[in-house]
Amino acid sequence: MTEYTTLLIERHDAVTLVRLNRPQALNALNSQVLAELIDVFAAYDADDSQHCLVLTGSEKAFAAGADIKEMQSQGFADMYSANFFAGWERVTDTRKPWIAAVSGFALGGGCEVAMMADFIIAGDNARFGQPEIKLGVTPGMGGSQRLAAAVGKAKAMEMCLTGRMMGAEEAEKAGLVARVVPAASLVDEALKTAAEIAAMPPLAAIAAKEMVNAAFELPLAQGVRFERRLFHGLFGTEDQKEGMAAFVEKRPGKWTGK
Ligand code: CO8
Repeated sequence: MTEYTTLLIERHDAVTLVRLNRPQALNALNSQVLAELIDVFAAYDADDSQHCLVLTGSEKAFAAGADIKEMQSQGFADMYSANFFAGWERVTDTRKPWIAAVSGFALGGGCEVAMMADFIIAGDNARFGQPEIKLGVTPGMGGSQRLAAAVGKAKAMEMCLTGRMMGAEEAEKAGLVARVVPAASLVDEALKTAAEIAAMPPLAAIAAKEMVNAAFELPLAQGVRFERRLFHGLFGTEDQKEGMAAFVEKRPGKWTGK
């Protein structure tokens, strides 16, 4: 397996566990982290043995934002010509499912990366926020859009305008996270959920992810049509034949991913 300087990678059967590992900077996201994550997510998508991925940080911080020290001296022309951080789209282009397991601070870019995941499982100590306004900027990695989609205008606007942090309990009530678990068992719980997903027929998992994501991009009628076409398409797979036969024969299905 490739060695990274800002990430720790573990394999748990069909689940890849990725830990952000810049403890000296509370996992602040710099260009190196992005380059390594792009590599890890591309490798995960291409690896037929891996069917779910968990991205996590440390107990104190999932990630405390984009690296302020890296951005501090940049001018408009630098940011614009480099299309700074546009590479995150390669992470959101990942076709297979992945979960963010958030403990501690998920601020600015950290909150934005967590929201790029298919869903978030939070430790009870998690704190989400978009404090960029205090630095004279705004969210820049999709935070204003994804936060508004997740929690609605009132809370998203309040958080982006005041930088207020939202705790785990409020985040669950608001729909930002799927589930809150004790911080001490966060990674185990996320791995358990990931293993459940990894045991599903892989093409149906990709299709389910694609269609739920379409709900945030397409008008309802187009989204429903898109869903129906993908549903029809799954009837061309071996796993649909196996899944329905297994149900009728009262046995577990065995998936080929074909
Ligand atoms: N960037 C760089 N270094 C950081 C960051 C960061 N975002 N966050 C923390 N650190 C560093 C600190 O500088 C400190 O380093 P040192 O020991 O060398 O001084 C170390 O991590 C530990 O941090 P603290 O001493 O501050 O720890 P505390 O426990 O006292 O406080 C906080 C923790 C509250 C999380 C605090 O560190 C903090 O407020 N951090 C910054 C949070 C923030 O503002 N995040 C938003 C950043 S901007 C952003 O994410 C924009 C995203 C969009 C970019 C898109 C571009 C296209």
